[in-house]
Amino acid sequence: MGFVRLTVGQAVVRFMARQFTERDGHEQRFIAGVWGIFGHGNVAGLGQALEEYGDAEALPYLRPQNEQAQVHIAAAFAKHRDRLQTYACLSSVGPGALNMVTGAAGATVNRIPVLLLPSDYFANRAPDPVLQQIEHPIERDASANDAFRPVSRFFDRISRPEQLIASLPEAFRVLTDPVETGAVTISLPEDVQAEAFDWPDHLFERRVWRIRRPLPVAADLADAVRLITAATAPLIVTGGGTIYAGATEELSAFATHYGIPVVETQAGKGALPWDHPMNAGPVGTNGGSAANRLARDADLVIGVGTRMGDFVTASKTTFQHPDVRFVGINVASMDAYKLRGVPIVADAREALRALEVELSAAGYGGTSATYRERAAAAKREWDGIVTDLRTVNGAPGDLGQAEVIGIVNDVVGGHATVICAAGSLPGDLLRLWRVDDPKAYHVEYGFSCMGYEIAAGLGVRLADPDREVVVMVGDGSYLMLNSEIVTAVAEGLKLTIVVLDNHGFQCILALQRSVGVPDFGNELRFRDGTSHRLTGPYVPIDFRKHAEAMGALALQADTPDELRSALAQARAADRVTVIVVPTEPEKRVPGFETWWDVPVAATSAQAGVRTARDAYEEARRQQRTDLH
Ligand SMILES: Cc1ncc(C[n+]2csc(CCOP(=O)(O)OP(=O)(O)O)c2C)c(N)n1
Ligand SMILES: [Mg+2]
Repeated sequence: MGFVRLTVGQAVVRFMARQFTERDGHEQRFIAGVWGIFGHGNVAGLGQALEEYGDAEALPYLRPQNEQAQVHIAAAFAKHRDRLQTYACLSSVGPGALNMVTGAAGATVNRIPVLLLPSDYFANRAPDPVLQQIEHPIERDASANDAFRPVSRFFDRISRPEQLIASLPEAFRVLTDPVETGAVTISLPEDVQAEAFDWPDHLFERRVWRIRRPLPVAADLADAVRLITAATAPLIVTGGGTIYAGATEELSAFATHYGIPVVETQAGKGALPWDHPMNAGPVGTNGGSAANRLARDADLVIGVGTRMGDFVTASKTTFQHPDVRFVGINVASMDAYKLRGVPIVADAREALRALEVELSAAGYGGTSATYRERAAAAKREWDGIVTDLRTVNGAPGDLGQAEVIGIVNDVVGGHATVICAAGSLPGDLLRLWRVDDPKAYHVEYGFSCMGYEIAAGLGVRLADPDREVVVMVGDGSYLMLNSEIVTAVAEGLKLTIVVLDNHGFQCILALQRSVGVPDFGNELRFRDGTSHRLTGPYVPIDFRKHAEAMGALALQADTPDELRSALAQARAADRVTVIVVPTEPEKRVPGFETWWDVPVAATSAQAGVRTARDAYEEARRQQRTDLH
């Protein structure tokens, strides 16, 4: 065995560059590049290493404007690439590192691999307290980076160089395992990063991490077959796992063959095209009438690659059949067992194939003609509701969010990728955006992190340079994190960002009303009640000028025709385009036979709160607290 002398930073760079993933015989580099912002914590360590070895190892360096955003970029890239590839993200110590914590949590919640390399304070402690160090009074070894522990799937702090020899392979095992994946954090003290060590050669050998497709166990399949063949009203809930596993054709074949309607989650939308005969649309709190009615009465629910989050279960009110049972097809047993599920712990594609074989062997002919007709009729009705909601109604300068969604979707089509994360848009997009392709819908709704949207647009564009990318973002999210527009300009990344300006946090305002609270604190108004010539009580923000100042092509669209023409200009443009669309806040899309558990104050002098509390207690009676 030979040895090679490198610093810790150089060893990390060389190692990262030589890791590959393989699934179904296709190989790709796992770490496509490195995003990072430098400071005193990493200029000498990882910074020096990237400068000296980055090009030689074909590991490009990219610079964001904000460390949180770079994690979103990496996560969006990895999601679009079905978790087979991601970026590494590095930061300096203290604030730079902590800026990544929110992004880390988002990746972990959504089960998306991102490698985080925050710098840490001196391991030798000689200069303590170093600039940006939190001097904990009694815990000497506590650092800001301990904040990564609860939001990472793997965490290590390298206080001696040789610890890397065990830590790096373990970090990559976790990153490339679809069950364990999420944010993986290796905290690198600034002095240790620059230290040299004689590394064993084999640490830098090209290594291929196989992304396995675990097969279902026969006894689990048999249990599921018993439930499915006995069910009269079965339903499939498809989540993100179906798309990551590339199981969309199997899902389509399975649902069609057995006449089982499919309902969608945020991460699962796109698994079937919107007009697939078995696609009954979105389910749960942001769901549609067809899916929610079918779900209410289903006696068997087959979850495929879903976490069964509260927006799917409508806080445990979606499924009302008294004897409803669940089959959980999931590579992660935690999810497979949810809601008292009969688990099929396996890759979604393999599980669907195997279940199809077993059901046919059992002579299962699928659901009744009556049930199929009921599902088809519900779908027809829902599709009509969606068409109506998307259709422009009212004065041309009075655009509602639903109409904007319809216009943008009509212009860019069902193959462009639409991106969103927070506000009222995710619910409206789930119900109204029509998708033709599994990669055309990218809404981060596990963490629903304001600020994900524009950053994610860059990530998707990098993952799929030939695809049109449309970011739909509320004015609130835009104001929270828009600076990656500068990065899009610098990197020459072309995307279209549609800013829907309704003067503030309108979804929270609606939520506030629903808990009986008079509107307060959500709209962007002058404190002293000043009225502006153009915007009345609202603080006027010229989003168009703001975007233009960062180098984007910036357009304003007040009417349907202006919006269509702006989208055409964006398509023809050679750079990132921002289209600002003022929208009417009170043109809201209603809920469809569903609920969301948001607590209401149990006592108040305000009558509105007391009324809301009564309604809340009534609604909670529907909650299936027996299902866990
Ligand atoms: C980082 C973060 N902070 C707070 C929230 C809670 N939150 C969800 S949506 C929202 C308002 C979003 O406003 P905007 O983007 O304008 O969308 P709108 O509600 O107007 O559709 C807030 C504050 C969040 N999801 N993420
Ligand atoms: Mg808003």
